[in-house]
Amino acid sequence: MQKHVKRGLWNHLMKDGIEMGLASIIYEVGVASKYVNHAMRTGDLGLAGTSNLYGEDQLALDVLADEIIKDRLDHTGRVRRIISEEQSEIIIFDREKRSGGYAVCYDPLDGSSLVDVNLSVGTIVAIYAGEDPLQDGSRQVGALYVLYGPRTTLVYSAGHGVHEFTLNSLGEYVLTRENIRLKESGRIFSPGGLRADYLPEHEKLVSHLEDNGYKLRYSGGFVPDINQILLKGGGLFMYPATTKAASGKLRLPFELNPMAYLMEAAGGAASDGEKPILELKCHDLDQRSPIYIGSREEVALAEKILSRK
Ligand code: AHM
Ligand code: MG
Repeated sequence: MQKHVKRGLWNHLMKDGIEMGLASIIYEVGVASKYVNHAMRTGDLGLAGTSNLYGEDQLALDVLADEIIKDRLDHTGRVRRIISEEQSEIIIFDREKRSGGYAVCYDPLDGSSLVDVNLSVGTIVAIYAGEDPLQDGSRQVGALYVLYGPRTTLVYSAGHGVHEFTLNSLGEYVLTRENIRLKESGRIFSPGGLRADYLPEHEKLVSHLEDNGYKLRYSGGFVPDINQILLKGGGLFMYPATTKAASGKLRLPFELNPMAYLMEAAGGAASDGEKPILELKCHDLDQRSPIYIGSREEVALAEKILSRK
């Protein structure tokens, strides 16, 4: 007889032996994402002066997403401090005074400027042991993202492979891809930034990719662009240093570290052009870095071309 029970997120976390506190953080972000997803699908786009399902006053979607995720993280009882791309300071959950526990960095709705034109956006989360959310990326104990696209998917790793879950019509995340792995190289590239602002060495890299038949695949949303490279099994996403922004645009604690963790866990790589993203010292909420992330060969190629300054 055909089995109709698919593996859910909690079941998978438990089967992989993920520590209960860490598992509940990942699971609760999944719960939060269902509310964020609902707000997005029901046209709750933060139009001024209207009320919404969740509160008295209408909030912009990114602010609403931030509130929902913050509350669910607090609800786990295992999170001591958080930082969010929507907040300017570290938030301390003082209910949690005992030692242990976790610190969480998250971008509640990355690419939120794409919501009004109905392009895909995402939530990105990095998890650290202890109370300090500003740790180096190599110290992450787990990371995940949720992609709000035609389907809503959640991709996580907690040190035992990278796995994708899809939200079904019953509101459950069910396993759709287990142990996602990148190939050594891919055929697509996603170049962030304005070409007119490229530095010469980055321009050489992009021209090299074009001359060698790489296909341009760029949506303008970090989560869908990374998801494409991960699930297609290779390629290169770049957000470079530019003539206008020496450290690029994307933020280390909220965007780059969690994606670098996931990409490395799937057998890929992530570099600032010289060294691994996960080895960068993280000291500031607003810290940014250029990034070259994807399959190993293309990341190595980027480092090679960029080193010929
Ligand atoms: P945000 O955090 O303000 O939403 O900006 C992040 C987004 C990423 O999703 C995307 O990779 C990048 O900004 C796109 O920037 P650009 O418009 O310069 O290509
Ligand atoms: Mg962002």
